[in-house]
Amino acid sequence: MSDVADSPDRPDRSDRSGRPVGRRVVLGLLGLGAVGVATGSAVQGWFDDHLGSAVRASGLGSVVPIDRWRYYTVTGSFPDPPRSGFRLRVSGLVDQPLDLTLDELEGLPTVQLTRDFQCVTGWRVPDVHWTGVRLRDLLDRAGVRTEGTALRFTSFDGDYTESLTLEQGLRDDVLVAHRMGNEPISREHGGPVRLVVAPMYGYKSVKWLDGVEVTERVRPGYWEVRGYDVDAWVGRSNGRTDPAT
Ligand SMILES: Nc1nc2c(c(=O)[nH]1)N[C@H]1C(S)=C(S)[C@@H](COP(=O)(O)O)O[C@H]1N2
Ligand SMILES: [Mo]
Repeated sequence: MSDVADSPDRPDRSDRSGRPVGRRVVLGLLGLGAVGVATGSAVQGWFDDHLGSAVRASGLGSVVPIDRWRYYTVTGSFPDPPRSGFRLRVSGLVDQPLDLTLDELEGLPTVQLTRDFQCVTGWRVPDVHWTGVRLRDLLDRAGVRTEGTALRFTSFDGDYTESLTLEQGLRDDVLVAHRMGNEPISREHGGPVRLVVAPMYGYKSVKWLDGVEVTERVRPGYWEVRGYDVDAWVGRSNGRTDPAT
C-alpha cells in the first residue's frame, strides 16, 4: 500500500520485540535482498500485500517480528493539533450540531476496548487498549435525522477522510478514542483524538480526527477513492479491488 511512501518506518514503545527489524531485513530473509535494495514504496507495498501473508502462513511470522506499529501519514508530516484550541465537530444531518473541546469530550462517559490493530498491508499489533467515547453516544447527543444514512470523517491534517455507513458507525466497537495504552494518544498515533473502527482495517481509523459529518450516502474516503474497499472488515475484505497504483 503506498501509504508507506511518506511514513517514517520505526518502532515505538509498543514494539513488543524491541528489535527494529524492517522490511528490508525480512526481504533478505526471504532471499529477495536485491528487491530490498531497489526498495521503493511500490515494492514495499507489494511485499506487504503479497508476501506478508505468506510469511505468516509459513509460520515464519513467529520468528519474524512483523507485529509492530508503523506510523502513517498521507501528508508527509505529523500534525500537532493544539490541545487548547482543539474542537471535534459533529455536523451534517443532525438536529443539534456538536462542537466539543477536548475537556468536554474527555468528560463524556468513556468505554474501553482492547483489540488487535491490523493494517491492510499486513502488519498487525495485538491487543491494543483504547479509551474513548462511543461514536454512537456522540451521534445520539447530536440526534441523527432520518435522511442521514452514512458518516464522513475528516482529519485535522486537511487531507485524510473516511466513511462508514450509519449502521457501522453505531456499533459498540467504534470509538472516538483519546487514550491508547492508558496514555493520551501520541501525536504520531493521531492524538489528541482518533477514530477507532476496531472490526475494520486500520485505514478506517482516522488519525487527528476533527470532524464527523452525517451524510445522505457514503462518500468514499482517501484510500477508497484509490481502490480500497469501502467495507473494510478484517478478514472479509481483501482491502484492495485494483492493482497497486
Ligand atoms: N489522518 C490519517 N489517518 C490515518 C492514516 C493517515 O495516513 N492519515 N493512515 C491510516 C492507516 S492506512 C493505518 S494502517 C493507520 C495507522 O495508524 P498508526 O499510524 O497509528 O500506526 O492509520 C490510519 N489513519
Ligand atoms: Mo493501513
